Amino acid sequence: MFGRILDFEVKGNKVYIRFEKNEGRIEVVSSAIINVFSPLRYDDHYSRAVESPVTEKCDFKAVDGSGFIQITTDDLTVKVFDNFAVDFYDKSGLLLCEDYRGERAPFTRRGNVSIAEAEGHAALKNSGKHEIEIIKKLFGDEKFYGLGDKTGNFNKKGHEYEMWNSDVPEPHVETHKSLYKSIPFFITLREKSAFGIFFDNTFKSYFDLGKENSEYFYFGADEGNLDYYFIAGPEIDQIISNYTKLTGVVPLPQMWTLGYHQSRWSYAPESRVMEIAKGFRENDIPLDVIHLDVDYMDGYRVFTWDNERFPDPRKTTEALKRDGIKIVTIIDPGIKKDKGYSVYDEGLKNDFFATDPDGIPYVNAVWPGDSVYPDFSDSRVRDWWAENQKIMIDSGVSGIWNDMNEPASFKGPLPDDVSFKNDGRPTNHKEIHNVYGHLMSKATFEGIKKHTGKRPFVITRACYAGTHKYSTVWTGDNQSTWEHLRLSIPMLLNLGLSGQAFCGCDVGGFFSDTSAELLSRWVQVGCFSTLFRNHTAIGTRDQEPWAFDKKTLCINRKYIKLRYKLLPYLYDLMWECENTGLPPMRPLVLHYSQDSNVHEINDQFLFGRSILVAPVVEQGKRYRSLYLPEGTWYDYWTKESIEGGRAILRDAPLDVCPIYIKAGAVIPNYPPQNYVGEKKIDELTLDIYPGDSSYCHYEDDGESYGYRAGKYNHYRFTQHAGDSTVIKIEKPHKGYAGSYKTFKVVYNDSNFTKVCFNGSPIESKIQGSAIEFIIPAEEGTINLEV
Ligand code: MIG
Repeated sequence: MFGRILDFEVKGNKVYIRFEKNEGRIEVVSSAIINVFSPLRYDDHYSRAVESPVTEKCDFKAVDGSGFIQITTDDLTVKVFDNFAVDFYDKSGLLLCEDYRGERAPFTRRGNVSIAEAEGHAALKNSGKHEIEIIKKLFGDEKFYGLGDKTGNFNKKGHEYEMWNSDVPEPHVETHKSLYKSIPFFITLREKSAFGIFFDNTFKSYFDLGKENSEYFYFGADEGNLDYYFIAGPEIDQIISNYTKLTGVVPLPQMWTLGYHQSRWSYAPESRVMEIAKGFRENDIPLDVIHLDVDYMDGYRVFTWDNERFPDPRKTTEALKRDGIKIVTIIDPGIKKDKGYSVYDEGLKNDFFATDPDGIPYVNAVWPGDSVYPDFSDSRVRDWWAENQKIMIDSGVSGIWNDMNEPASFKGPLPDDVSFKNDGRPTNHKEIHNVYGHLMSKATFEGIKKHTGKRPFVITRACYAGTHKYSTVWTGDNQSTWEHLRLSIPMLLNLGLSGQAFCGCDVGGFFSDTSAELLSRWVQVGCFSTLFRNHTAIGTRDQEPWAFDKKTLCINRKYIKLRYKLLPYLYDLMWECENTGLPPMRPLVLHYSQDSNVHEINDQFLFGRSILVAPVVEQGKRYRSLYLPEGTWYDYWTKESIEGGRAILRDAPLDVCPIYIKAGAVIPNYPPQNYVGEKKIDELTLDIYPGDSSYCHYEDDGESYGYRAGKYNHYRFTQHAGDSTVIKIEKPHKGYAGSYKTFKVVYNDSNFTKVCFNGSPIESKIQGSAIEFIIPAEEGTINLEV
C-alpha cells in the first residue's frame, strides 16, 4: 500500500514521509506518545475521541538511517521502514513492538460447514483481509488488556474482537466479538515493558490478538484514516494517563451518583415508585437514586411523561428529593414518527434526522413503533438535543440514562447508506455507527451542564473512545446467572483500563430471575464498582434488596451501608481519576505488573491502591482461595495481618466478601446516612493501618464546579510507623469552608496506649486490636506510643 520511502521532511511535531504510493506521517504528540498516520480518507486527523489539541512541544530528532528513518524522543525511538513498517524501542534500546514483515496467514478451518449450518450453527469464518491492517509481531510474552466491554477473560490474548456497537439481548458469551461499546484501545504487557495502542478509527474495526496465528497480532479497518497512537509505558498507570491525555478523563461526578441506585424496567406508576422509595427507608437501606425506564413516557415518546401514570412529575420528583432520592429517566434516540408530537415535528422541520441517500428521513422501528434517528453527528442536532434536556430537568429529573444508542433497531440493522451530516463532512452510517451513542451522550452532557450548572450525570449503553468525558456506562443486558456475575469483573476492569472508569453492571442481573444467593454475592461486587445500580427486566421476579428473605435483606443492607461508609474514599478515587485517568476499580496488574501471578486474575480486584476485594462468584461456595501481592495486608473483617506474595484460603460465608487492606492505608469513612448529604459530616473517621505511607483526602461541596476554581480542600496524612508512630496531618490545599470539626482515628493492629496531638495528651480507648481517639480536624502531628 505504501511502497519504498522516497524522502521525508520535518514540520513542527510531524515527520512527513513520502512513500512511492502514499503519504505517511509520524507525529510526536509527546515524548511518550507517537501517532502513526496516513491521510487515506481525510487530510488530517478527524477524531471524535481526541477533541482538544494534545500535542506537546518536545525535542525530538529525525534522521536518515540506512534504509529507514529514525525518530528519537526522550522516551522512545521509532524506526520507519519501506511499506510504512514502524518499530518502537524504549530509551534503553529495548525493542517494544515491531511490525510483522510477512503476510497474514490464518489457520485452516476443516470440514464442510454447511452441514453444521443445517442444525442452526453459525458458520465460522476467518476474518478476511482489510484495507487498513497493522500487523505486529508477537514475541510470546504478551498479555492484552482493555478494548472496552468485550466478553471473556481479563487477558484478551488469543482472541479476536470487532468494534461495532451491538445491541445484544441474547446471553453474552465469550465467543461474541462485539457488544455495545467500541473502545479501540488496548494495553500490551510484556515481561519487561508495556505499551498502549489506540486505533482511532470509527468504522467497523477488527482486533486479532494472536488468534489466527501465534506469530502476530493485528488491528484493522476497511475505511477511514490509518491513525493510531503508540503509548509508551513501562508502567500501566503511565499508559492510562497518557491515553486519557488524548481522550480526556472522567470528570469528578456529583457525590450522590456514587451512592446506591435502584432500577427496574416497569417502575410505574408513581405510586409504585413511592412504594420502592418507602421500601428502602423502612428497611433501613441507603438509597440515592431511582431510575425510571421507558414506562414513564407517553407512548414511548422521548421527552414526554405519561400523564396517567405520572400526573405531576415535578411534584413526584420533589417529594422524592425531600427524602434524598433523585430520579434518573431513560431517553432513547428513536423518535416516534408521529405528526403533532413536537419533538418529531421540530426535528423534521429542521432537517435533524438521519436520512436515506435521497434526503428523506430514514425510518426504522424501536419502542414507539416507526421511528426516526436524530443525526447526532451534526452540531445543530446536538445543540437541539442539549436543549431538550431542559424538559426533563424542569420536571425535576437529576440525570439521564441513554439507552438503545448503538443505535438499536427492531426492523433489521440500519443500512450502510443512511446519511449523516457529520459536521460538514457528509458521510454514511458506516462511519457514524460507532460514535452515535458517543455523540448523543456528549449532547446530553452539555445540555444538563448548561441547564443545571452542576456536574451532569449521564449513563449510556453505547460508546466510543472518549465517551467517559461525558457519561458513565453500564454493561447492558446481562443475565441473572453466576456466569454473568463472574463475567462482570473482567468486563468492568477492562472498561476501567480503557478510560471508561465510571462503570457498572446490572447488579442482580437483567434478564431471567435472580436468586437470593446470586443477589447476595452480586451486591458484594456492586459495592466496589463505581456505578452501583441494581436493575432488572420487565417480567422478571422482584430484585429489590428485600425481595427475598431476611438474610438476603441483611446482606444487601450490609454492603450498601459499607458503600456509604467508603464514599469519601471512593470520592477521593474519583478525584484521582480526574487527575490521572486511573480507574477506582483496578485489576491487580495495574499496581503489581512485575508479579506474573496477578496477570490473569479474573475474580479479584483492587479498589484504589489500598483495598483488595476477592468476592465469591460461585454458587454454594463458602470459602475461597485468593492471591495477595507482596507486602502486608489486613483482613478487613478480622483485622488479622497477613504477609502477601502468596495465595491464601479464606472462609466466606454468604454474608462475607473477603476484603483486604494494604498496610499503611488511611481509609476515610462517613457515618451511616440514608443518602448522600443527609447529614453534615462534622466528624470524618480515619481507618488507619500501620505502615509508612502518605494519603491524600479530598473534600468539596460534592456537586458544583467550584472545585475547578480551587474550592476544595486537600488533607494529607503521612504515617511513619514503628515502635512509636507519628502521623502528620497537613492541609496542602485550603479552598473550601469544609464541614469537618473532628477526625475520629481508628488506628488498627496497635499496642499503643498513649496518644498526643500537637504535644498534648489525648484521651483514647482500646477497641479490640485498635486504639481510637478523636482530634480536631486540623493540621498537626499525632504521636502514638506504648
Ligand atoms: O431492549 O428500556 O439495556 O436496561 O431496561 C430493551 C428497556 C430496552 C434495554 C436496556 C435495559 C432497559 C430496556 N432496554
